[in-house]
Amino acid sequence: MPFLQTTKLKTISQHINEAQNMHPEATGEFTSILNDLAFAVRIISRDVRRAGLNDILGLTKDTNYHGEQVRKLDTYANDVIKSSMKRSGHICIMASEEDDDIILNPVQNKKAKYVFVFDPLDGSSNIDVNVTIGTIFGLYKRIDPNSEDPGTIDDVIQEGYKQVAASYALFGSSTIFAYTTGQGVDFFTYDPTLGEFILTKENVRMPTKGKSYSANEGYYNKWSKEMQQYIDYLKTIASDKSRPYSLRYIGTAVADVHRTILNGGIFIYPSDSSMPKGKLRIVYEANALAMLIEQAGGRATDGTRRILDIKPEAIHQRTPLFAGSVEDVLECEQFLRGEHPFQK
Ligand code: P6P
Repeated sequence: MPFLQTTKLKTISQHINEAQNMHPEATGEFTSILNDLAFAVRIISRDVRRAGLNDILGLTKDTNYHGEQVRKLDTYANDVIKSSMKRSGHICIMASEEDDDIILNPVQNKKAKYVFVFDPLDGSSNIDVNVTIGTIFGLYKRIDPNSEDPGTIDDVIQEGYKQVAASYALFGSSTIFAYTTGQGVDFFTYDPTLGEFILTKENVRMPTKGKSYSANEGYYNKWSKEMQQYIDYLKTIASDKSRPYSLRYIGTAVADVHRTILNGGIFIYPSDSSMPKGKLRIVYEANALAMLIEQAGGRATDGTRRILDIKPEAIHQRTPLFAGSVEDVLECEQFLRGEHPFQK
């Protein structure tokens, strides 16, 4: 193996510490939380890659709040993240896809002022078939930073624009850690030979328009007429070769959004006749993905409203999600309003 140009390597800890030095208001607590998060991701990455060997594939007997059967790796990842984030002492309350209710932190220190929300393993249906899965995280300040009381549900259901950081981990051909603190999006790739996340893409910017769309077309007949029109439009051959778009759909939102950030295009999980509010959860999926998409220069809405402006009313509230290149999402919204001239 060629020698790594080690002088150029920057680990996630070095990157986070540098960011802290650039922002005097950034406290060591924030840096410690992000380092604890990266540690939890390293543990999950190790065990996701051995899942078939250390017997954590398959189903538990449990179903989660949404009635979805919980797979062993879901439970394992949930426990790893909860224990790692509790130990930090800086988190006063958490919410997880796998927990019906809020998760208070018994070991929080008196001045714990951060709120942590997460989907421990997104893409569960892909676990047993060795297809990319991911983890999604959002971090907020508690509403009353001077409070010494336990966190409350109001701390958890804040609007997404109040996130101080958003991140995802992607367990694919390599393990990618993407995060933003509102100063752009950086990608880190895990190098198991070093046991470190190495900065691989800094200040990622997505194209303003793409050539692919990502949606589960199996539900086409459950979509609105306007939604169907947009998909028909993308599949129509255009004389300027701008269409048809190619279809890419993995069924793990993190993976589909990651590809969209890199290549451009649009990821769509709309409402339909059986899921009138959409499928993805706003608090611990859509909000974090929306912040990352926007920080990479994209757009993320529920078809009309900016995702980050929506006030959630419940931990597990669902939302439609249209996320990707600005021009693609705006064009889709034009169809959803019934204002596009295209006729199939
Ligand atoms: P469908 C995974 O279970 C998930 O929550 C998202 O990661 C993904 O985008 C979506 O569901 C896939 O849902 O209905 O296409 O299988």
